[in-house]
Amino acid sequence: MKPGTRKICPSLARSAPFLLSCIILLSPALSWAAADWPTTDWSGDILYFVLIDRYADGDSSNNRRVERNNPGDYHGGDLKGLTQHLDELADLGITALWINPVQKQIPQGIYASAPANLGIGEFKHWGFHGYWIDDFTAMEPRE
Ligand SMILES: [Ca+2]
Repeated sequence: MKPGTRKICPSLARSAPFLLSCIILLSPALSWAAADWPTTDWSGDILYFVLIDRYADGDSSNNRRVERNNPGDYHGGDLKGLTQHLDELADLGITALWINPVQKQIPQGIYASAPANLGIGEFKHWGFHGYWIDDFTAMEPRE
């Protein structure tokens, strides 16, 4: 953890709204926005990064165009699936989560190619990772 990094949530929570409030500012350039936030020492925490779409599918009703055979497509994981497993994560000793962005993603996929030795060939890559944000004010409906 870089000096000056701030933790907003004090510990692993048990609800989705609290989970969403767990923001980690890893960029010192962004820390100006948190000037009044309490600084917490992360050195004793066990941080676990979760790519929500790949973690656990807790709500099949939000599985729009899920294609688990495509490495670049959505696989159906969501915040409900993550919250259903919080006790297991806590049992592993994890005390803080870092989740991918949950804002609405661009609606189109982009073609990508895998290395030839993987035998996958060309596939369509979508914003399942959360980093192709289309609207910073809206939540991705798949989450
Ligand atoms: Ca789902």
